[in-house]
Amino acid sequence: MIFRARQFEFVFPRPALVMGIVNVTPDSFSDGGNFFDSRKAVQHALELVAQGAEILDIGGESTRPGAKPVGEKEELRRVIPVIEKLSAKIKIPLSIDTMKPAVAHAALEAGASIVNDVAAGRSDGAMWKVVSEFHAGYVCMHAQGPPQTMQQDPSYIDVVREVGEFFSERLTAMLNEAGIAAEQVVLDPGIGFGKALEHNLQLLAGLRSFTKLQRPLLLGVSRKSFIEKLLGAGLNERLPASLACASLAVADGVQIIRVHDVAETVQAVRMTEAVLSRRKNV
Ligand code: 7PJ
Repeated sequence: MIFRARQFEFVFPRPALVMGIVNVTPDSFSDGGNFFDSRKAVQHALELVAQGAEILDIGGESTRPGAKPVGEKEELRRVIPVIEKLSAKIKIPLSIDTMKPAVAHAALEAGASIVNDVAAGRSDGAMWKVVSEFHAGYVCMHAQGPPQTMQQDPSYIDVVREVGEFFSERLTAMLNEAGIAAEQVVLDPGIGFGKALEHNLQLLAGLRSFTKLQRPLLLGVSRKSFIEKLLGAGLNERLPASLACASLAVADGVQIIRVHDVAETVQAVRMTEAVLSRRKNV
């Protein structure tokens, strides 16, 4: 199985990739100032690379439940300087976390290689054209509803089956409507995106079923609020549960783990893989 993202090519099976999260959203403790924010984001990104991140995911709009949308100009102002600086400094793929085609386009021009689209092409029909034009990698994530309202009343009959059907439908539509090859696509069940605690747990338990689609799987669980719902852990207390999920996910065939805590996740994942490689009859 191959994943192609512009000049990059990953051949699986291979050790799981840790994708480091780089948020470029205003820091309430700083007095703002774009230069300050972008310099801080670049510095943080370089630290994540030193910790073993093999992909960086750069985002300027929070998609946390209930978060306010950010205008296109503001999103561009946040992320483009960071991508320009990073692409000059490091040779790993940069992913742009956006639902806006214009932001994806500018990010790819600035040196990004992957579009991480939590709307999976449903926010704006032009998104897939941009991905196709640049031969970019594409993270196709499942969500039920837009970020503003998705956590109001998430509802499924069988969440694992429905997410699997969504992936199949999107893969076919991308190919037919935009000429995006399956080799450009990574699939992500979108933990926390229009899912109640029970749905998130069922998806984590059902990850293995998505491997039959023959595409790399990406998982984002890092510090998410479903951990608090299950275990009562506050925002800064969720690393152990995040690592448990990462380890289980790798054992079930997930190849890309999107996290804030890169060094810790790399350690957990490498240990998991070392043991898995010695299992007999699996
Ligand atoms: C995800 C994401 C995820 C992908 C966010 C947070 C919320 N992109 N962007 N998958 N989550 N592909 O990190 O808590 O799970 S933002």
